[in-house]
Amino acid sequence: MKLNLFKILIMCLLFSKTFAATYEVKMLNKEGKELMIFNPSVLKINVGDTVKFLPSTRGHHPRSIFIPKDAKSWEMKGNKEIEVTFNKEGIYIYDCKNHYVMGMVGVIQVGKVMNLDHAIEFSNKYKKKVSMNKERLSEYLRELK
Ligand SMILES: [Cu+2]
Repeated sequence: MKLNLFKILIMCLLFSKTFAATYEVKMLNKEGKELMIFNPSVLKINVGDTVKFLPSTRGHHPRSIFIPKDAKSWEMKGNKEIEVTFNKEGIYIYDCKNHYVMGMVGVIQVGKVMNLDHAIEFSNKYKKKVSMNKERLSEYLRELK
C-alpha cells in the first residue's frame, strides 16, 4: 500500500511538469466599443506555458517588442497562427505591426513580475508612437503584480 502511494506521488510530480497550459489570444478588429485589440490583452501565465496567437481576423501581425533579459523574441509569419512557449519569467509586451499606432498592444506576465520598472519606462517611450488608445499599455501594466 505504501509503495502504491509513493508511485502515485512520483506520477503526479512527473505529470505536473508535462501539464503546461496553452492559452489563446485573439486578434480582433473590434470588440464592443474597442477597435484593434488583442483578447485577452493582459495574460498571466506560468513558466513553460504556451500562448497561441489566433488570426481571428486577417491583417494582424503580432510581434514581441519588450521581453525579459535572455528571453526569445517572436513575430508572426504571414497569416498563420503562431504558438509561443514562454520559458523565461517576467513581463513581455507585444504589439501588432500593422495597428500599433491604433494602440493594438498586449501584455503577458510569465510567473512573477520581475521587470515592471523597465516595462513602465518602455511604455512611456512607446506611447509617443501611438495615436489612438495611447493609455492602453500603461493601463495593462497597472493590472500586473
Ligand atoms: Cu492588427
